[in-house]
Amino acid sequence: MGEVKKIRTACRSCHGGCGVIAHVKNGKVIKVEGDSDSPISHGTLCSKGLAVTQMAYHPDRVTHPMKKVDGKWQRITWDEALDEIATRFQSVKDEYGAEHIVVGQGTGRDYESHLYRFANQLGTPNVLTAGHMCYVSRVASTLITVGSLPICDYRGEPKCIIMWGCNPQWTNPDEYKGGDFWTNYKKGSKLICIDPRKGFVAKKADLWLQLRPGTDAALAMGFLNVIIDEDLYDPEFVENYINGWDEFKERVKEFSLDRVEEITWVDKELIRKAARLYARTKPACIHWGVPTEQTNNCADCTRLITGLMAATGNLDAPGGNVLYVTPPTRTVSEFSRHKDLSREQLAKRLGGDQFKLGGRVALINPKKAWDSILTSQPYQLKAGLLCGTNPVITRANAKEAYAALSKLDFLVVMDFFLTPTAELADIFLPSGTWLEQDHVADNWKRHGFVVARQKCVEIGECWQDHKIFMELGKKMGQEWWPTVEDSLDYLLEPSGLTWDEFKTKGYLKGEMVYHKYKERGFSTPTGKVELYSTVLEKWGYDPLPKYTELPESPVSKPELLEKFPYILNAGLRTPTFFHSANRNQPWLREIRPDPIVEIHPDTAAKENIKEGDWVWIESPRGKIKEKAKFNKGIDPSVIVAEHGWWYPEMEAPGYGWDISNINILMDNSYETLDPAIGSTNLRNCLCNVSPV
Ligand SMILES: Nc1nc2c(c(=O)[nH]1)N[C@H]1C(S)=C(S)[C@@H](COP(=O)(O)OP(=O)(O)OC[C@H]3O[C@@H](n4cnc5c(=O)[nH]c(N)nc54)[C@H](O)[C@@H]3O)O[C@H]1N2
Ligand SMILES: Nc1nc2c(c(=O)[nH]1)N[C@H]1C(S)=C(S)[C@@H](COP(=O)(O)OP(=O)(O)OC[C@H]3O[C@@H](n4cnc5c(=O)[nH]c(N)nc54)[C@H](O)[C@@H]3O)O[C@H]1N2
Ligand code: SF4
Ligand SMILES: [Mo]
Repeated sequence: MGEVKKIRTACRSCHGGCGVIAHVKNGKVIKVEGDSDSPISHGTLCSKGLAVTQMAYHPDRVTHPMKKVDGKWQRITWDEALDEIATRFQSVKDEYGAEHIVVGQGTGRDYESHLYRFANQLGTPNVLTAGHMCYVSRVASTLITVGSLPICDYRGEPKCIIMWGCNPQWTNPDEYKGGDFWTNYKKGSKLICIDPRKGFVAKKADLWLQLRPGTDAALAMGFLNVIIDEDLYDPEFVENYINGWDEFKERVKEFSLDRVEEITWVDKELIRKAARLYARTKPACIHWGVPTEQTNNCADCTRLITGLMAATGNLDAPGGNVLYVTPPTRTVSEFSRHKDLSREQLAKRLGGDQFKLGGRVALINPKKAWDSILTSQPYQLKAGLLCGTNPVITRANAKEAYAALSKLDFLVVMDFFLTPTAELADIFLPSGTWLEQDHVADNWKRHGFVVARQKCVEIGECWQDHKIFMELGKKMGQEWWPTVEDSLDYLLEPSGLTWDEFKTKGYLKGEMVYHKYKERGFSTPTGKVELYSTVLEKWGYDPLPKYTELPESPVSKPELLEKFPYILNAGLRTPTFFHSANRNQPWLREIRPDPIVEIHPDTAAKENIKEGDWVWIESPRGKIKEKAKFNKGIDPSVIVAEHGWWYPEMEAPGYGWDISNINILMDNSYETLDPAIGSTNLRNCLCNVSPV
């Protein structure tokens, strides 16, 4: 029989944060439900959160360390695994130097504090994350512009919302859950949606701007043009708090509304209407999403949209885009001992001198890593440790990623399951899911909260990632605390709480102060909003933002149009899957059994494609297949495809990684990357479609 114990914790089946009550019986989680006291989710949970028991107790889950011997996986003990990794890493370090080891993670994972501390003490500057094209790129670009990431202040009740390339009802990304937007929208705020696809938000919007994918920076120029031309900016803010307003205005003038209409395909009168609505309604906020970052315009686009927030006086204003105050806990950089890396080691960061903004936020671009392995330039990575990431599926030019990871002398992967990436490893370490984890969660976000994620159960021999980094570090002579709880005490120390006290409390919230700049300016070299960036200037980049045409588009590569007449917009998320994860969870897979490519019915007719057909999608780099679904809400020349597909039900070691993997089609060559941050274009290229 056994009693049901209810444990309060926090989900992390996506970027995480939703409050959960886990029901535990006889040492097993039998179900989860939403926690109505959660300040993040107010009792709601999505399909992925609700399905966590199917993930944690999945029959394919690997629950003990393994080593590959003669191409076959063999069970080993934790001691054996950690000893071997420590020995192999140490010998790479002794023979070549610590920079020859790459440490990697995927999207916003909560263990980054421990991962970075491990890498820093190991002595490698080469940390490979998704941050160069997702979120950290927005953080880095706003860091040099306004000192931090400005977040939509739903708590301040904006009267106008621009949903700019974000789909929070499906994605609940970064700081926000779809519910925050929805609650505000229902109170009657005006809504402008900027999205090439007519999704849920576009359908609700007062104005929908259906732009050509990837031209957001040009569209932002259009908005700014109207705002400057019609004196809709906040003269007091502009006068006192913007660096280089006059030079910025000159740059904006180069992008006339006619030119912007031509670039973006959005009718100029609609741009005018939207710019007026945004600038005249106070307060107004911009809720931005990841497509604004996944192009060669990443840093410039972020800086231009920040310029809109600033020019209209909505920066750090209630209901605008604010710089939330985080609760008093240690930040990742304090915790991770960045100082452990000497100047000499820092200077060895792959691409550090090429992508100066990326170098500043301690990450490398994957192309740099693959090149290092495959060409030994500027030196060769020999070993790697990847935690919670599946680059064979999620990084551009997947075939190159596959070749590079296959060539490493020694690879360790930490995951719940064997994936196409994990199959390339020499040692597999079984990580605990969020049900098996204690953590001061959400501490990488800028929404002003940290929440307690409490361990509910232990499963097999799995360890939470934090513990793996700590125990491996100790084997290598690193400085760590005796237990994970002790390390959490250290993270929490500035708050005056211990982990035990914090987990009873549930969460901490930073005390919000608006208009902080009036007292102390912005945290930039000039103390102002640097629309003219003194930092970029110092590094030799254009100090003013602009729109640069996409590297592979009908405009830049007309010669490709005969063979590849369509624009591929790749990376449509679905509510049930998280990137490459969840395809093996029956409740979720049942909802979306196949990879979907959306095609306008007119285009489908032209190409002889029927709804439900398997369709070849081909780019200059390769060919994969997905299943056709008609969508009248996209431009007939745009094809929208899901990413993240492999087939866990297929045979190991490949699990069909190259059948429907959209990233085989995406380009990662240097010409296509953002010059400052190194962002990869994961969203747009030219393609063709045909029935299989
Ligand atoms: N074409 C295209 N490609 C894209 C995108 C796109 O829009 N278009 N989006 C990109 C973006 S924004 C991102 S952030 C990247 C994400 O890229 P990744 O982070 O590499 O992708 P995921 O599939 O989320 O991560 C994969 C693995 O992490 C494991 N995992 C999950 N949680 C944990 C954990 O707590 N511990 C450990 N050890 N393992 C865990 C899962 O089982 C899964 O196998 O993908 C990018 N790829
Ligand atoms: N269920 C689920 N949730 C997720 C993820 C997942 O894989 N599955 N991934 C997580 C991660 S790592 C991230 S980064 C976030 C991303 O989450 P979001 O920021 O919401 O990004 P997307 O869902 O990729 O795209 C948002 C919207 O932008 C539109 N769009 C596509 N291209 C463009 C463009 O060029 N310009 C503009 N303006 N709009 C465009 C899309 O049609 C879509 O409606 O989601 C996170 N949450
Ligand atoms: S939105 Fe994310 S954090 Fe919330 S329940 Fe879903 S997967 Fe979990
Ligand atoms: Mo992401």
